[in-house]
Amino acid sequence: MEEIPKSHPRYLSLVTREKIKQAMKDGLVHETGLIAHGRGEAFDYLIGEKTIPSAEQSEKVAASMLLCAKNPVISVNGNVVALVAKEIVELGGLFPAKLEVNLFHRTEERIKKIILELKKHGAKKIYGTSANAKITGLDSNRGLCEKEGIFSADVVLVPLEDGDRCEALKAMDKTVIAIDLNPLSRTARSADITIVDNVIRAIPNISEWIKKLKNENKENLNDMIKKWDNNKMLMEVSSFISKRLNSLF
Ligand code: PTJ
Repeated sequence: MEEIPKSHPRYLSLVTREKIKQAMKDGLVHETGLIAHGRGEAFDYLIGEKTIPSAEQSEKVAASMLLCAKNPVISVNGNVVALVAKEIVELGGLFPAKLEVNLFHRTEERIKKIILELKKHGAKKIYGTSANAKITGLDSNRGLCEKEGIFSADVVLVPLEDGDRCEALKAMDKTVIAIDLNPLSRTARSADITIVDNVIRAIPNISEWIKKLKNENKENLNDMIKKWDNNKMLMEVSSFISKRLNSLF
């Protein structure tokens, strides 16, 4: 990795770019993952590169949803493993949830490399290699999944998504929690809970909420979930961005 001086005003952003670049060279991230990252960066800029109040709320409700789930699965792709491999493994171990590698640009080689990377960070069982089931109505390779994993999950956490799968999972009656910096995306608008935050901040934040809410009465958690209005939250994000832009100049 290239050396980036800590004093650089955009240190974190540059280090993150380096991670994605290196992970692409190592065969974990698909080339188009770099483009996806750039789009994410642009939206992160608009929200001020920090967790905004609406995202904090989404993270709290997402944690409640995961704690109430019977068979929760965290879906992992190239960008996620490049940026938050350790944090995803930690999160999965907290409640616990299954981890499944599910790729849009699916190759056996990339799946193996991603699994190896997750194992380096302590993951034991990781789903995604056998592709013995299919997400109904999804023609892309992302439709390939495992019976014991995403196919039979009741709640699926999808950090960094490309839209088609979220709708297909919902059509299968699953609850979808999406992390997407773009509040306008199909994913953001069709998920049950959308977290408009960078995965780098969102995953550790969800873990923190899980720890805080772990002993909370399930009824209280369910109450919070029932009251959740995802559209209202997206409107708040949009209003946050417009206010922020209007106050900048
Ligand atoms: O590893 P694969 O083969 O499964 O491919 C993964 C990518 C990301 C290439 C694929 O899913 C894709 O093309 O995604 P899209 O359609 O570009 O959508 C990615 C979404 O994630 C965009 O809306 C971005 O704004 C958002 N995004 C990018 N980086 C981050 C992010 N959201 C949260 N945190 C990020 N770091």
